[in-house]
Amino acid sequence: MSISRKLKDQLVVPSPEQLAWQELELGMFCHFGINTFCNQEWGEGKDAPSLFNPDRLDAKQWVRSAKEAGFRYFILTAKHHDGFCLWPTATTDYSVASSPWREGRGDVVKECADACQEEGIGFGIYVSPWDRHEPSYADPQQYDDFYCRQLEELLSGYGPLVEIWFDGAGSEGREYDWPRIMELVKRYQPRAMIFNMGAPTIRWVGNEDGVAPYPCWNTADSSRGSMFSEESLKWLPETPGWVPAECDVPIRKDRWFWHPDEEHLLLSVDQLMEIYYRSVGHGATLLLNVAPDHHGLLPEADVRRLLEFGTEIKSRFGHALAEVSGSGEIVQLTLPQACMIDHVVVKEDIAYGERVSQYVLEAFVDGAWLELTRGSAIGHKKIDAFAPVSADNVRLRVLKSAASPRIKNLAVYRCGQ
Ligand code: FUL
Repeated sequence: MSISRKLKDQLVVPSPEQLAWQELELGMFCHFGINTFCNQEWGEGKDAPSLFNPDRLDAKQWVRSAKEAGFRYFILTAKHHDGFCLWPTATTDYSVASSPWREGRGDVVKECADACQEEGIGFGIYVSPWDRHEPSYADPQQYDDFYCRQLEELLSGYGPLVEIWFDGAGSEGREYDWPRIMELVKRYQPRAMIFNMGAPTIRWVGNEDGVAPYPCWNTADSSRGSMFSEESLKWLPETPGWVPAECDVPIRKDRWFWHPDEEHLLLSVDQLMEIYYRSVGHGATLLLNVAPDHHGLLPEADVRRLLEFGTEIKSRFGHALAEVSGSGEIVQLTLPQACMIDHVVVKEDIAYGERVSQYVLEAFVDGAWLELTRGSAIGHKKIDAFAPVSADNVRLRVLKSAASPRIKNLAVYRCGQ
């Protein structure tokens, strides 16, 4: 057995599915449901299904917008806390089947699944465990049966899912039958990421601002102790050692669902870029919520902002001036000629674990190595920004690591920020 193989075995490493999921980097969250028609964030489960009547619902518009902006997966709230189901479930009549929309024959989950397949992006579902409509909720065992039947419909009827989003809100102090729920996910969707509860394969970052604290390590051990992850104390023992973070945030400040006349709450491109630097730039994944309106369309202003955000990411990071991969304590990048740079993006080859725990970035300026910045975690990705310098060589010097560093990519950019 080679030395590197031995070292790899000692470190916690991601599963192939986690590895692929971390590469996605950008996901679009989509909160849509009975709340959309009631100007509210948390319905009590008492709003009549007759209120659900989008006159122009177009899931292709939602998914196309996500794709055009560079997002690589899409998650729909199949059921939020109010219990209203966006698919024609056999478990309750509190669903689209009891609504006037498409004369009760519509299925929002299917339209989204199909649109994602057409556009070639991943599809995931959010299914709230907390259910404020379902009478059996009062009886934990009965409700577990109900919830598992709902999950079974969703896990088996809509093709491959990239992620199942389990929201802890409203469930404080409540125990669900997680071993049974996990077994269902494993049976029907063995490749899907499990968000946050049960035996999660990805974790909540601990806030709804879309930002990861730095350093944001990938291992369960480092997140368990963190002030942000009380939920992690309840994870099942089957939770893998590698549990990367997902950062969720709505594009309209603090609003997950659409409400009339709130365009002024849209985050600016600068704010979104700040979020990007502090989520993707800290090695986590960003899940940005954009909510369809009561017509069933993403509002024009929100789409415009989303696309501006995508364009800004591409204009800053779409074209590296130079890049290299390498291993060992020093990875050096020689530029074809001296040029102005202001960003370095480094990726570890995390298939071999998270090895680097302290590093410094340096540029060769006027015949000497100049320190640009230093940090601790790199993981899937670290974006470092600094005042522009003209350099013909840049190097990453690893000061501390758990095993010999493996750098998948070190790239330099001139973003002009
Ligand atoms: C929270 C929920 O209570 C919000 O309504 C929203 O769904 C957000 C993503 O998660 O816990």
